[in-house]
Amino acid sequence: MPAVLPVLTTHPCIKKRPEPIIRAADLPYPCSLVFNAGVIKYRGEYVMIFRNDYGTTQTLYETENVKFAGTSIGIARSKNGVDGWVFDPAPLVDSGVASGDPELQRYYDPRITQIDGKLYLCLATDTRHGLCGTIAALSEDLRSFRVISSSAPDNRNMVLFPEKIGGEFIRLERPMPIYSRHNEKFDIWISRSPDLVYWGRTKLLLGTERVPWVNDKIGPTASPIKTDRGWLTLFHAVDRDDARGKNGWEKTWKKRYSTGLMLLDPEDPSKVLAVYDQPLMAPDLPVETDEGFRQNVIFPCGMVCEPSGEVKIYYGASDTCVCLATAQLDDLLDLVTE
Ligand code: BMA
Repeated sequence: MPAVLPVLTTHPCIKKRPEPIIRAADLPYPCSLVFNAGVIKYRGEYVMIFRNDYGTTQTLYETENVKFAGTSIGIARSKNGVDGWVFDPAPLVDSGVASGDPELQRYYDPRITQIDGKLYLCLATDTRHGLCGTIAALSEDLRSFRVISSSAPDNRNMVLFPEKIGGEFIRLERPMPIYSRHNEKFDIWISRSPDLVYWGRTKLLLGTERVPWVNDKIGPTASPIKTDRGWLTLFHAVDRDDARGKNGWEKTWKKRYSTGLMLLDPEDPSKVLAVYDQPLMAPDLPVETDEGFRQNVIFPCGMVCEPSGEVKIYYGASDTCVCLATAQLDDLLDLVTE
């Protein structure tokens, strides 16, 4: 990593597995990059829903400018949430296959949440007229989904809380206001809904200025975890250095994605109780800093809290593979409580 970027380190309470848990070669269908995966425990298994960009290789991309042919969303299951992942034979949805909707270009960065026994997806969505966030119901057999609502652009980065609060569904979101927030100073907002269709009472939750190591944007990641001290919530945090050159397949990649931690009020999650003032996780494994499509990117979309108090954090590394980190819930809470 060029010296101009300040060194960011992962907090010692985080234990990263040194090797990815899923790589492109593991998939039973064409895959160039597999990353940004949501995970939940469902019916005795861990269900992972991941993003797959396909249709090129590093060599073709760099030498012949062959771009990705499409993005699909795929599903894998495991008994222990760590290894032995079994992949569905075909993706849940593939942008290379006509959807019948001429506006829709692709879905990506899936988050999966269970609320009152039902499964929901939040999907970043590229359309011909902007970037939207889609909320969809996933069928019990995990084979199909039904779109419930879609946001106005540009607002593609959403995650649902795993239960209603005060009788309402709650989502975190990250609109992208380019006229008023120059240089991608994009922030995290919170909205409520009676039915997942109509969203409102939107409030700023966390501005980038409250995250000391960030000079660019922040955004939601995995569904928050309910604890007796509040909603434990990760967010992605981006710093940018325009002096950076080639850091992956592209000619330049100037951003670094790390992970922050905050605690939200248990009854009113629009109140931030605390923000840990340093990164919880930073890109520092070789697979995160020296390899892959976009180096220095870690992007969690899944977090599972075990009865033992172990928290599993699933994250995309270098937009290339899926990695797993673990921490103890009490250690995480200590970072955001007195
Ligand atoms: C964001 C999203 C993520 C990606 C990240 C880094 O804007 O597109 O899917 O992981 O950039 O490239």
